[in-house]
Amino acid sequence: MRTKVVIIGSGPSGLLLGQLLTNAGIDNVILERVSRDYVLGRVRAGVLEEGMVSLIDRAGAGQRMHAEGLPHDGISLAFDGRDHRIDLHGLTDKRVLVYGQTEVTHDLMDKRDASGALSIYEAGSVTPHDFASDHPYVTYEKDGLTLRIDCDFIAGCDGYHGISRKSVPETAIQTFEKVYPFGWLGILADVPPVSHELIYANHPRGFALCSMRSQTRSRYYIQCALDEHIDDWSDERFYDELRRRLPAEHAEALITGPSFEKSIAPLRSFVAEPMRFGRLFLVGDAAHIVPPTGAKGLNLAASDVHYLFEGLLEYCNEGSAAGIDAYSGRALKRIWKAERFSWSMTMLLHRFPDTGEFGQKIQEAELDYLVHSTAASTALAENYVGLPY
Ligand code: RFL
Ligand code: PHB
Repeated sequence: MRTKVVIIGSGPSGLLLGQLLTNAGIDNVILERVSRDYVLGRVRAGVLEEGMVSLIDRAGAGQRMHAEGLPHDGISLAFDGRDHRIDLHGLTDKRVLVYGQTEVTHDLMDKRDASGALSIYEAGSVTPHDFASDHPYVTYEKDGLTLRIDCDFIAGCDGYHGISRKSVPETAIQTFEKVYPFGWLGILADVPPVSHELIYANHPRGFALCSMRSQTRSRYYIQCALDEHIDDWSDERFYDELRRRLPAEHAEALITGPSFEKSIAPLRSFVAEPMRFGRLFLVGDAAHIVPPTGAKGLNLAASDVHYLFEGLLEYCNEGSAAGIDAYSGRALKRIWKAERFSWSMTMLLHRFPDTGEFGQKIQEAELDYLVHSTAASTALAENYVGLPY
C-alpha cells in the first residue's frame, strides 16, 4: 500500500491531523495499536482553548461540540476557605469550552468514517522505517501478517508511550523531564457539578479540582500519594476528602453519587527536542507532557497539529519545505510556554513533601497577589485561555 502520510496513533492529535489532511485532499492512513472502543473508553481532558475549537471546526467536526459544549468565562481559585474568581473573558476577551476529550475523539472518528479515510485499529508492532531517507515506510502486524505502507511522511501521534519517539536514535534527541511526587485521583459521576465554573483549590491537605463534562456529569480530582491504591478509595472516602479541601459553601452544596470511572494519573513535565527527524514528525503527547493543572495537554497537541498541517499543505500544494522545516521550532516555542504555565500552576496549587507551613503561607500570599493584581490575573488568564498560535 502507498499513501502520502502515515499517522501513527488515533488519539486527538492523529485524528485531527488526519481530518485536516483528508479535507485538503492529502491521502493518509491512521495506524492504531488498540481498538476503537478502547480509545473511546479513556477519560482525559475536558477544557478546550479557542484555537483548538477553531481547528475542530476547520476539520468539519464541530457541530456537536458547539451544541453540547459549555462555554466558560471564568475559573475559581479557592484558598484560605474562600473562592476567588478569575474573569477569563473580562481580562482576555476569550473563553474556554468545556467538552470532553472522549467526545472530541468520537466526533473526529465519525467524521473520518464519513470521509471514507482509512484507519487500521489493533495494528501490532507498528514500526517507522527509513525516515532519514526520502522513502520512508511503516510496517505493522494484523491478522498474523506483516504489512507495509510506503509514504512521503510519518506523523508520530502515538502519545508518551508510543513507538515513534523511541525509534529515533538516542544521539539525535534531547529530553527534559520533571516528575512530581504525587498524582491525581479522579472520578466521573452523573451528578450536577458543585459550581457552574471550574474550582482549583489549594488546601493544606492537598490540591482539589472540581470540573465537569455537562450540567449533569461531574469530574472531580484530588491530589494523592503515588502509592495510593484505587481499591482503597470508596466513593464515600473520595467525596469526604474532596469536601474537606473545598470552601464550606461548596462542601455543603456538593451532590454525591456513584462514580463510574476512577483512576490515578501521575504528574509529569516532559519535552523532547527536536520534533522532526527527516520525514518523521512527533506530534502531541509523543513529544511532550504537561501536568494537567493548566489544562494544556490536549490544547498543545492541537497547536502542533496546526503547525504541521500548514507545513504539509505548503509542501504538497506549493512544493515548499519552509513550513515543515520550521515545524519543530514553531511548535517548541509555544510548548515551552505551556510547560512553564503548567509547572507554575502545579507548584502554586499542590502540597509538596517540603511545602510545610512556610510553603503553604507563601502559596497563599502568591494566590492572594494573583487574584488582587489585575496584571497578575491577566497573565494567568492569558495563559489559561491559550497563547496565540
Ligand atoms: P494520546 O491521546 O495518548 O493518543 C495516542 C494514541 O496512540 C496510540 N498508540 C499507538 N498506536 C500505534 N502504535 C503504537 N506503538 C502506539 N502507541 C500508542 C494510543 O493507543 C493512542 O490512541 O495522545 P495525543 O493524541 O497526542 O493527545 C494528547 C492528549 O490525550 C493529552 O495531552 C491530554 O489528555 C492531557 N490532558 C488534558 N489536556 C488538556 O488540554 N486539558 C485538560 O483538561 C486535560 N486534562 C489530561 C487531563 C490528561 C490526563 N491524563 C489521564 C493523562 C486530565 C488527565 C487526568
Ligand atoms: C478535566 O475536566 O478533566 C480537567 C479540567 C481542568 C484541568 C484538568 C482536567 O486543569
